[in-house]
Amino acid sequence: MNIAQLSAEHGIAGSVEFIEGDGGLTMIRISTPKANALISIHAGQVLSYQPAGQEDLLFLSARAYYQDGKAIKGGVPICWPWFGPDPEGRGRPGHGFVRNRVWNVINTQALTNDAVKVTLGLSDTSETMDIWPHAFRLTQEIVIGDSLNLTLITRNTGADLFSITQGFHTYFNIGDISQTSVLGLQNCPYIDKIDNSIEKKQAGEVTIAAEVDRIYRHVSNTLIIDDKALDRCIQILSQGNKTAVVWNPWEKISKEMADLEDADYRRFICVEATNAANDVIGIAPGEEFRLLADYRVM
Ligand code: TA6
Repeated sequence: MNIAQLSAEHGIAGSVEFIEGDGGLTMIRISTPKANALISIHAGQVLSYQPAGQEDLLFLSARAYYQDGKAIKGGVPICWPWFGPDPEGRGRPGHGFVRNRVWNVINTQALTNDAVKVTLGLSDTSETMDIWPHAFRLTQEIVIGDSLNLTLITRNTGADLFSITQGFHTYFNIGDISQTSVLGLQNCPYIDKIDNSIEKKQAGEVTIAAEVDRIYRHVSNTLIIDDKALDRCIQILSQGNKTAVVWNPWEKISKEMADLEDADYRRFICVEATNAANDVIGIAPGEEFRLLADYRVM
């Protein structure tokens, strides 16, 4: 559907507008008294969530690609049906294939509490079957209001059980990485991906002064990003996940990544509600699984 058709079918005067965004990609601009947001239909990715009177909660790279076949660097990329590198080592894209596809707009709705809900979806096609041979319906419910509330629902519409890993690969906008810590992971075991995937145990809060790429296991449902430079705490609530990833590329990798500015590593931290590593989700035919994340400034 083009922008005029989407607007006619799903636009809501004053709160849901379909626009041509960067790279000519169709995007949804949400305006509510509580917060504004920008969602790309390509990748089904929230790019901006800005509560009234606050800086954006999400980091979006000024050098992000907005083109077919490329992931948009920033916001909330959806990793599905695998998190990380191709689990079968067959050269399929890292973090799955849905962040490179155009999602369908299923519904938009003004909720009673001044919030707006956008529902996006994707189902199997012959193209997805070639990449991942399973029938599925993937739905993402995005509620923009006091918080940014995301639900990713995977339904198995085929005849055989399938397994997934997945995640909200969320890039949080922070004032300064050296004044930022992540609370709530104390005592959690983690897989240190930059130290031969050795398992370690978190002592105290997570602070970052070098490249960090960790899969935390047995995580609690509440994490907090304490951002002293912006003088705010972001609360992350999640459900459906036993793992969480913390990633910051630090200086060298930030420079090497063409879709990041050299100093961007100072301006974001990824804290990701995931089903990763051995947190693998099996879904029987006709069944569904929900992964939830909720982000708000405390
Ligand atoms: O989630 C952490 C991570 O898997 C890192 O290992 C790093 O490779 C990063 O994601 C890549 O993210 P990107 O959005 O550039 O694909």
